[in-house]
Amino acid sequence: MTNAPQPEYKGPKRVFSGMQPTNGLHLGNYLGALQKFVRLQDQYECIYCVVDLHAITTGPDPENLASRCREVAAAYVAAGVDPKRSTIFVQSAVREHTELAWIFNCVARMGWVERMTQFKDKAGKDAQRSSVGLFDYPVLQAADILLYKATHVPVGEDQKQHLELSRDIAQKFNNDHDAPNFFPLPEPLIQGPGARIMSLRDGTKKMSKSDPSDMTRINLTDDADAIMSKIKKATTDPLPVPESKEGLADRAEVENLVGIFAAVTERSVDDVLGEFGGKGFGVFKPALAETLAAKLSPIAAEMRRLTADTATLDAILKEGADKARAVATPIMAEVRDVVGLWRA
Ligand code: AQP
Repeated sequence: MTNAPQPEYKGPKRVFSGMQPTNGLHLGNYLGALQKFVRLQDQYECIYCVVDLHAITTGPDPENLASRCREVAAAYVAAGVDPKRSTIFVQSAVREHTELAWIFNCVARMGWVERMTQFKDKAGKDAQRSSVGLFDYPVLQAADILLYKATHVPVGEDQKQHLELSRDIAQKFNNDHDAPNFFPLPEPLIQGPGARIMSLRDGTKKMSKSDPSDMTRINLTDDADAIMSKIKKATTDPLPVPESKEGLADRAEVENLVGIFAAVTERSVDDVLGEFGGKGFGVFKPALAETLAAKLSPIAAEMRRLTADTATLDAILKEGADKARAVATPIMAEVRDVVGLWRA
């Protein structure tokens, strides 16, 4: 990959991120990304997308796709993304995403994309039967970000490698076209206690929308009873909660639950272990479930209210798409010029 030094990018600081409207959002999506979306609004111009073009890489779902898009948009707003301050829109409403993705297909190298571990995980054993779109997913992701010349991208840890690819594509584009500062090299914003939330049943697998078992995740729309039942059935071991971080070694599921408690209450892991160390999971799990329910139930209620009011949501998404297009269109025109494409 290219490593030539990049001069300091002088353009505006701008945040971009997105989520797929595949299944309902879960606690990992919330702690890894959505909570950051909300906080970043105080510091940056923020653009948040519902990435429906990414969702179709794993199969068609024409009957449900629009309602799933609304559900993700409702989650953004319910969690605290303010549509007056930030731009919220659906990816396919801004056609320049696919146009830039094609140009980036001609920049990215096969070897770079072949190294992406998410494709290997999602394609499983039968990569030959996966869509080309699933393979190309991270190139479209680079286009999503760079279409807005975004400088910062809040994501969970699973997206780190894709963000590195976006930076490589930006740098190669700049080098190839002798345009040293054209695209910024986007910075991933990953750090924080919720960056990698694991399955409730297997502490070595990330919590995921596409896991066939609903018991592996806490959905943002789960009610208090569902949360209590899932947390009580979450895998642990017969030992009590440890008194220090060293005691979390080789106890991936316990580390995950303690990490979730710390992330949700915005406390340190040491602090949580200070309170619960030495106590059994019969004490810790109900406390965690109640904390989660208190955090998520107002979000779930607001999501229900918003998804029932499709007119308001659609108006937010239309206004968002207009705002996104106003940023993207001149950048795309510049890209076309830099590449030397035909001026229609
Ligand atoms: N387990 C997780 N812990 C922390 N962050 C996570 N994210 C996803 N899972 C975790 C972050 O959520 C954002 C949106 O993810 P996405 O919709 O693009 O889908 P994904 O990354 O492929 O993750 P999912 O939710 O598990 O979906 P499926 O099952 O469809 O793959 C991203 O910022 C991601 O890092």
